[in-house]
Amino acid sequence: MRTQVAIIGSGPAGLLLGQLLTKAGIDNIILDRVSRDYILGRVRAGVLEWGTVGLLDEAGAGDRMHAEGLPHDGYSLAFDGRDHRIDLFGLTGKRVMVYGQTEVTRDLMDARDAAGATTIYEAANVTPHEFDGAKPYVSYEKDGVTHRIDCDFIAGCDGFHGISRKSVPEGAIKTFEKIYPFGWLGVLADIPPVSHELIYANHPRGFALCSMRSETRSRYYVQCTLDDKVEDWSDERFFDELRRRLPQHHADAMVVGPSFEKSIAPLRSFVAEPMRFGTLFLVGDAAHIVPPTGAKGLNLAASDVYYLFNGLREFYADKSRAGVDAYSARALSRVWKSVRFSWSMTTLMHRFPDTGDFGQKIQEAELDYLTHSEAASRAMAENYVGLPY
Ligand code: FAS
Ligand code: PHB
Repeated sequence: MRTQVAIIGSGPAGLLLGQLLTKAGIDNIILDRVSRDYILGRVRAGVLEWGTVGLLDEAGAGDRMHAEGLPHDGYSLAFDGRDHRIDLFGLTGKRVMVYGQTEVTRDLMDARDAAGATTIYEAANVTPHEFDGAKPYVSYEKDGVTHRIDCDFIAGCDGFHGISRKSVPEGAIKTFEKIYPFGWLGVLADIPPVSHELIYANHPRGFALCSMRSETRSRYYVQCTLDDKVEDWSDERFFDELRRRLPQHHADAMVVGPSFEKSIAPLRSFVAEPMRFGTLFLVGDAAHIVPPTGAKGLNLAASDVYYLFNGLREFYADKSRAGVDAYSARALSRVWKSVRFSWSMTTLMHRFPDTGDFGQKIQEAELDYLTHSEAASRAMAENYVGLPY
């Protein structure tokens, strides 16, 4: 088999890249080690930067998002028993779209099916080969047969635990990592959200986040310890803890109900440099991870795709290598600014082992300043809505 771009990974990064390439007439094949249903069973991000919205529109996968998604003009920061709205639209002229990653993935899969592009699910032992030479290829196993796909380029869209980054010679890559001493326990429940906008709460007991997937489906999180297990948290314990971390008027107004999804996600910051090795490009979580506090993970995957897609389009249309040669530096410049923002918001909003009473007062003072200074609020808002590509 032969294609122009072999894409490893059928998550948001791989699917969005594949759809943009297909619409530009650039042949591509996506391989994933799991099934389509397994991917659609994962619950992850919930907030899209408007740049991501634009790319989904360009990919022809934005209709349901505009019909069912929730444009948000602001969110609240809650601390010291009160809450303050960050007016995203008033401060930046931009908004975000609340629309679950699961739905983004479903829309991209449907668009790819409609375009007749090839995705090979449940492909075992997918391996990139000779990406430092002129004839790269990808091998994989399916139904007991080993297959080979010759290509011009390989896009490693296979996430943090994928094969692409691990295939790079150790001496050719540098990684940067910070592990946070806590996780997020998240639930999904078909109950109306406590507020029409998101609430990020700083509390001495720990961080909490009130988000949503629709006007009838809530997505809630509480900071938990790294020793916590999902089975340690009944719905009753979860909602009691969530309400204790919110200002009283929100706690009183909260509708509770049975969760149908409950999971714990660890938090880390991670960046691999560079993001390109010959004809192999690392894209999305394969190259970087951020704590979800700033809602950047999925959105960084989208901006990586933007840079790589335009570089590949230039290569095939104008025989110019400028875009693919610039990919890593351009992507990393935006990645690091988003990694900084995600780290900063995580540091401001969470209870660390060494926070103590003094640290809590410092966090509350910073939040008090941030929510009463237009300059500080604007700085937070322009990072949250997404820095320019
Ligand atoms: P993905 O991990 O989504 O996709 C990678 C794909 O590659 C997967 O389908 C996998 O099966 C496949 N793959 C892996 N190894 C392979 C191999 N060897 N061969 C073939 N295929 C392989 N971001 C937010 O903004 N907000 C959030 O609240 C949030 N919550 C998250 C919760 C969890 C538990 C996790 C893990 C991430 C969360 N994220 C969140 C980040 C998440 O949304 C990612 O940024 C997003 O999925 C990145 O998309 P991809 O880069 O496509 O990687
Ligand atoms: C979510 O809705 O899952 C969500 C929203 C905002 C975040 C993280 C997660 O910062």
